[in-house]
Amino acid sequence: MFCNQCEQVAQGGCIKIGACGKKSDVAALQDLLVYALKGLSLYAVEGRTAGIVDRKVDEFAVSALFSTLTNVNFDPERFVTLINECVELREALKKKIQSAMGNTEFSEEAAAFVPAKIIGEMVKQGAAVTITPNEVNADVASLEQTTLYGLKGIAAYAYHAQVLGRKDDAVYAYVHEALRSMLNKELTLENWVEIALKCGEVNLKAMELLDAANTGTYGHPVPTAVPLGAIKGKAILVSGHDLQDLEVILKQTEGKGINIYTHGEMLPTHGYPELKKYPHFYGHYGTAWQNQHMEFAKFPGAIVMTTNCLQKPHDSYRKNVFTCGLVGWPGVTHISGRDFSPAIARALELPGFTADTPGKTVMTGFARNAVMGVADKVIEGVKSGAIRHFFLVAGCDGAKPGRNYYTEFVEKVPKDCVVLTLACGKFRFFDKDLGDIGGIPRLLDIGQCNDAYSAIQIALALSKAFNVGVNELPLSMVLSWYEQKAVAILLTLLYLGIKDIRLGPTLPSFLTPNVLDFLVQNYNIKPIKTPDEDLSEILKEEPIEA
Ligand code: SF4
Ligand code: SF3
Repeated sequence: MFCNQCEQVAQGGCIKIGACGKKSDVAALQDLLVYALKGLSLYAVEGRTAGIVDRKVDEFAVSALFSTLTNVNFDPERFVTLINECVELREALKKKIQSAMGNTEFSEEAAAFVPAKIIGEMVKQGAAVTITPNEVNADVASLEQTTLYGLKGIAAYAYHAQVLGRKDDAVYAYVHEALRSMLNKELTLENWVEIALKCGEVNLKAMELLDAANTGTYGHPVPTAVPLGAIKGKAILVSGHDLQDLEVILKQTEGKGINIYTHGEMLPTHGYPELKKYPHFYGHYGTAWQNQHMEFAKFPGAIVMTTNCLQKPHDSYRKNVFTCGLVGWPGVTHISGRDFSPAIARALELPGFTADTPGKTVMTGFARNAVMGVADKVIEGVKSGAIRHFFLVAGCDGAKPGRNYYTEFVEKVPKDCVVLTLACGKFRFFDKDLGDIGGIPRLLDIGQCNDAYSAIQIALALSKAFNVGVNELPLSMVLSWYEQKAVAILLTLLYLGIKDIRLGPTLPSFLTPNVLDFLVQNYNIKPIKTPDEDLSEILKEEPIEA
């Protein structure tokens, strides 16, 4: 086993078992699936030259890649099914292409790969195609890995968009192109720089599709106060990122006396008009994914995991957990076809909250439409000097130490500055009362990691309003990463030419010193230091009020 795709990676790479709980068999099967996808993509790219586009192939590729993202699926059987399906799709596409274009053969072994019949043999096949660090051509390998991980991020966004009916062939075509490129050992460093930046460009498109899918289906989020307490009654907790799963759960629980709570990245869903209209969609419970062992153990109802980040469920609450969509854990009940009745039945068996538990409220729903709605006030605030600076403190949370930086950073941001945030890293500070500047809250929750497009649109709108480039705005990005969606977002920011990004808590281990140097030279990307040092550098040594 070798895996280095996330920030939780053990020194240099996870080699026996993942720090995330991924076992070596699942790691090998994920690698084999990616290998099989490369073979499928050879045909998908070839087919496109003759106008043969198979949407089933495209949607499969995106779902399969998303399944290999950190903390999504840990079930070996599900990967066996996906690998076999991938090869069946490849053979069917090959036939279509051959009947239209004549004989099409590729010399690459992936084009003719036949999966073993027994899972143990498949694991061996996977181990044989695992990409390990390449000392001869380390920089090329580093950019190839960066692209693969960015591609997994694109796949996540494209998957969420496609389930809501939004698809764009440019996204699918790039996914296949990039996968095919990974079989081409002739590509140079320059080629890979181009492919990696293209990954950022295409990710912007995928995020735009998802934004259109979410806002088109559920309306633009509006500022909404979300209770952190609980009310007496049966309960279901919904975690992950998928809005449609949540909507279906809301519909299927109507009139059943069950209240629905969000967990982790589901918090911003409270801001969507078409979701918040359900009277039994109550509040938010818990914080970010890495605290789920403690939080799920205490939750008195059923728990549905719609996407990442799933951790090994403890025995004490395993029976209460249900996975759906691409998520899986061996032995945990998987919901198929969005029929949530097993989770509903479990919620009705469990005690639920036996009394009202009052708590704080937090605000969410400051996505692009809401922020642009008060653009005049914001611009006026900047012009008058009432708002000195904006900080986008955004990205993933995680289990490794060093992430208190983000809590401390936000606490130390001067009172004349506004903090924009998104993704699960916000749980380090989401319930802090930072007050407001002339009616504009100082802490604005834009949404999930899936809403990074919204943050980019806000930055672009500000740059238009002030007639300067994004890099000239009084805006600094202080980002935290964990999984591969963050890699895709980072590539998008680089594609947009955004400089001076601060990244933490550690830099990706798959970046070689030369690749890192390239990023520093061209984008001035830097690792986080201490909140005090970073704040005074950003604010140019201006005195920082407590
Ligand atoms: Fe290790 Fe992260 Fe890979 Fe899990 S996903 S095996 S923690 S690098
Ligand atoms: Fe978080 Fe997993 Fe990345 Fe969605 S839930 S941001 S880590």
